[in-house]
Amino acid sequence: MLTNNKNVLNWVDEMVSLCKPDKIVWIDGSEEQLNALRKEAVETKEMIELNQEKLPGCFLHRTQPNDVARVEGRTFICSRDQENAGPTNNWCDPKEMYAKLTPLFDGVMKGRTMYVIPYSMGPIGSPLAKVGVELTDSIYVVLNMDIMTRMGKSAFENLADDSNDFVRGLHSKANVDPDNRYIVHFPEDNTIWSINSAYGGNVLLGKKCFALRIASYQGKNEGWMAEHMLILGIENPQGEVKYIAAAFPSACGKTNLAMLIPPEIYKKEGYKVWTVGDDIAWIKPGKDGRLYAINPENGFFGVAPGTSEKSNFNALASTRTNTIFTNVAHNLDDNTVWWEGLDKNPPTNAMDWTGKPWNGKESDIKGAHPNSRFTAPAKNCPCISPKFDSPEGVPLSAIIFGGRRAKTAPLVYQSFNWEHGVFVGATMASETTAAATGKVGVVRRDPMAMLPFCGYHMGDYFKHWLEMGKKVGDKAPKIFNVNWFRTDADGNFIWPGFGDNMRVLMWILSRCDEKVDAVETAIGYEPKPEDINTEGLDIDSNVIKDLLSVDKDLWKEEADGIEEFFNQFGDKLPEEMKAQLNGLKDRLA
Ligand code: GTP
Ligand code: SPV
Ligand code: MN
Repeated sequence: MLTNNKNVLNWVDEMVSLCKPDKIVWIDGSEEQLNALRKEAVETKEMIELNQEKLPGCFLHRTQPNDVARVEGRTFICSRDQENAGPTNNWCDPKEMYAKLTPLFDGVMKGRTMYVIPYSMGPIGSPLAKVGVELTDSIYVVLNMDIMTRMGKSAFENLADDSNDFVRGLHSKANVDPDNRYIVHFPEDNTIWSINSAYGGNVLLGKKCFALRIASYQGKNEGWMAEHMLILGIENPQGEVKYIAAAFPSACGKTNLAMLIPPEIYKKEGYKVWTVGDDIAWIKPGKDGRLYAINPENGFFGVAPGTSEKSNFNALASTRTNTIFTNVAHNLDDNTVWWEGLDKNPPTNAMDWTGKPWNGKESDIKGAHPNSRFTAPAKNCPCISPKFDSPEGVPLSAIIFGGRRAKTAPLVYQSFNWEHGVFVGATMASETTAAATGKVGVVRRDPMAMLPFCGYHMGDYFKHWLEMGKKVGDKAPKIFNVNWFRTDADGNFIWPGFGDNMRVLMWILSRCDEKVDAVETAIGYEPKPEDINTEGLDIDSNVIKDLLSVDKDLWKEEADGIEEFFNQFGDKLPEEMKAQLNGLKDRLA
């Protein structure tokens, strides 16, 4: 036992009598203990040890083919009052849900070991950090939590012996039965129950379940924000660093933007980019009245396909040691890993992500699953920010929203003010990706990239954003929208993206410093085409003009879509959002 906290001990006892494991192991976080678990996982074939010369400390894991992504349809917010879950979440009465899940958990760990994982979201000792305890029957979960969080005995340092402020996470892979898979949140009980999955966001309960769904609810009550955002710093040649947070939906470019390598024109001047986080930000006003952000995580659970030396050098570099790969292809020639987009040489003697022999030649059979991932320690990242462990976090100059839109949304625009910025975030839309089960490529509204992650009523969430803006007043970060994904008539991306996105970030920072003018349009302020630096890019100024164009007819359709989307929130939709929609319609008329 690693703590004297009675609330923890009583709850663990209670869950032990429910799940009836043969054995209970408290995870202290020591290398000795973790090594024993790695060894056991290799012996039971839960993980494959990769080439320890080329990839020291790295392992491969495969999940069931029916268990490869978050399952939004089976994810629930069980607030006592249905109204508090809102129209965008699945809801069930908590009593009913406990009654339904209790028999599923009853005896589920017979013949298995229960691991008790204490962890901290946020640097230990940070006033913004919070403690969680996850109980699980999966070694894969323990080893991933070790990378993704500050895990082990030290996590309890942040929890007083009489405190009840920890998140209770119960997970069992059970028999990975998709028909009885449930990812359930009880925000009023600080509790998460997850059963019948063994994949990522469904089971690493510190991540989406705690750090977004439960934390967004806590943040609303405690005056802070939990957001699906990357955090990066841009250092200018004088050594000053400005920080930006950006919310894009799953598989829409957060990890890539967070680790971007500046184009030559900026590099030679001495600009640098620092990664603070790639997926989640906890944001709170600091002593000076500005908004400060921490990354509550300690690693990256990143999308593997498309990650290459060219597209995201820093992410790839992060995966060369102590990394767990999930559902990628296994190169049998040298016992390494491969995925689509890594390079142009798929292995010819390999296993695909399902474990079937694969020769890399049939292009219609993929080696890696489109949502295959790497779990890599943040400290591996060559551009990890010196402020990564900073307890107070970093001050935000700008907040960016964005999504995948083939048409409609221009490359970049700035909101008129905070309130309009909240409207821009609230009305974001994006094409769906493989990060969640379901159809890919369908446009859906995804407010602040939080549609699958907001732990309470989305209308109240908009209200909370408005209130946070009022709290920080003129010290609020400026709010922008970007779209890297506009396509031409043949469906090709027009904007080069990746490192070249820095060119857009530079305009954004110039706006924050009031160093550059803008053009006022119906949807917000846009750059003059010549203010996007295209030096060194093979791109015509007409193309930039085109990327910035606002098609009024498309935007009128957009406004109708927004109205329809807003209608579901009824009385909970803040008046300010209605006024913003009317303002947009007037400007388009
Ligand atoms: P989650 O981890 O699911 O939250 O995803 P994410 O938002 O971190 O997305 P990520 O950076 O992993 O990118 C997802 C996919 O988008 C990858 O296949 C990338 O190659 C692609 N992508 C990222 N940035 C760009 C860009 O600027 N342009 C284009 N065309 N594709 C991009
Ligand atoms: C996402 O889907 O936004 C992810 C991956 O970051 S998961 O942890 O599975 O949610
Ligand atoms: Mn994500």
